[in-house]
Amino acid sequence: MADIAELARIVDDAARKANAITQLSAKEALSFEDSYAVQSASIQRRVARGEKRVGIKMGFTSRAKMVQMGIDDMIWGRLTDGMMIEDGDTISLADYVHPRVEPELAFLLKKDLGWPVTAVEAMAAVEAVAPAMEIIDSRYKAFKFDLGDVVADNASSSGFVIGPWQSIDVDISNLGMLMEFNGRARQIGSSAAILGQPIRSLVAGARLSAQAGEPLQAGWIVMAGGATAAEALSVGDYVRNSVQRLGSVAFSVGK
Ligand code: 0L1
Ligand code: MG
Repeated sequence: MADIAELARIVDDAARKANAITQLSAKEALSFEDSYAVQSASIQRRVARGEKRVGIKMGFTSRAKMVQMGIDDMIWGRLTDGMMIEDGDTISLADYVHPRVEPELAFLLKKDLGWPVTAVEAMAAVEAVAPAMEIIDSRYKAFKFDLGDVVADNASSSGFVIGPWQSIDVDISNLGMLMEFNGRARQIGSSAAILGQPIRSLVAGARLSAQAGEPLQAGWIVMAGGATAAEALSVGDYVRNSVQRLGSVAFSVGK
């Protein structure tokens, strides 16, 4: 039987010390339930060190990524304030194993959001929406993992940066998104790539967190999922994600 506390210590230490580790599945594949239990226990270790839960991230929000992993649902991870990067800040590459960045949208909730919920009800719980980016940094060697590995490793979530919050009267179903590195376009996409409509990601987030006994709370952030492929980060990068009608968000990468 999987030793949940020990596996949580391994992934948490790897994240904290920016160490690449061998896939947990190399010893024994984790069940879906056990992998989420490891994730939960690793986040509890962060909370015990003083970090505060601030929301969730949604992963595998494109059909292509689900098919690639052989699953038919999204995965999710937990966000803490320790993962938050201020818009315009410089991160240190040394704090990560092999980070990649993906352009996203973020929701800020003004009401608790349980399950079941309709898309209309979910939107009514949203205070604001913002351009955002997620830094994913699988702690596994060579960024290789199976489904249990990646869930245990908090769905690769490592950092997130959020731009100016905007009122939700903008139609977010098909907004152009441009992620630039040092002023050059690196990824171009649309918010429609997030499950066809990012609100679906919010609804799925409400379902998955309620099923885990941690329903979404007022004040929490929901990272909706990547709109394009992720890009590797290097020292000297200035990365900006501009979202049509919502504005832009940026950060730099230092040593
Ligand atoms: O946020 C995501 O969709 C990525 C989930 C984890 C898989 C990966 O690290 O690529
Ligand atoms: Mg993401």
